[in-house]
Amino acid sequence: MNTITPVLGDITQQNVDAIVNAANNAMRGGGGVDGAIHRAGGPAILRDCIARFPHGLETGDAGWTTAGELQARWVIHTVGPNYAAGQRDRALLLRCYRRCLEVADELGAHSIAFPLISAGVYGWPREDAIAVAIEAITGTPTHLDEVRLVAFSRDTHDAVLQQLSG
Ligand code: AR6
Repeated sequence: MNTITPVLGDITQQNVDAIVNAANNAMRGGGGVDGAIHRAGGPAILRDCIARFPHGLETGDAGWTTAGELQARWVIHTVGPNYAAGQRDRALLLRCYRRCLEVADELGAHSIAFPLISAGVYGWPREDAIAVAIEAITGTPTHLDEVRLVAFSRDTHDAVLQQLSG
C-alpha cells in the first residue's frame, strides 16, 4: 500500500521522478496546474505532447512526456472528469490516479507528486476530490517509494491533513 506524503506547495518545484499534470483532452496546454507545468518546463513538453499524443488523451487515461527543464524526469499527464460540465462519474476520477500510478511503475519511477486532479477549473468538490485521491493512491499496488499529494493552498493542505488523520 502506498503511503501519502502531504505537501503544501507548487508541483513544478517538486524534486521527484514524476509529476502529474491535470491536463485536458487536447493535451496542448491550458491554465491552472497545466499552464504552470508547461511554463516551468519549457517548450519541450508541448513538443513531446504533440509527438506522443497526436489525437490527445481520453478522460480517465494517462500518458507521459519529458519534463523538460523541470527537476522531475517525467510529466505524467492525465485528464480528469469535468465536473462543472456534468462529468460526475467518480470511477473516472479514481481511474486517473490509478493510470498515473501504473504509468509511473512502467517508467520505473521511485517517486511521484500529484496535484488534486479535477479540483480546480473542472470544479470537483474539494473534500471529495481529496477523498478520491486518498482512496486511489492507497488502494493501488505499486513499486513507488514516495507518493506526494501537493496542495496549492493552505486551506486545501489542511483539508488533506484532516482526511489523512481521520
Ligand atoms: N501546483 C500544485 N497545484 C496546483 C498548481 C500548482 N502550480 N496550480 C494549480 N493547482 P486545475 P483541473 C491546483 O484547474 O480542475 C487546465 O486549464 C488547483 O488549486 O489546474 O483538473 C487544464 O488544461 C487545484 O486544486 O485542474 C484543463 O483544461 C488543482 O491543482 C483544466 O484546467 C487542479 O486544478 C483541468 O482542470
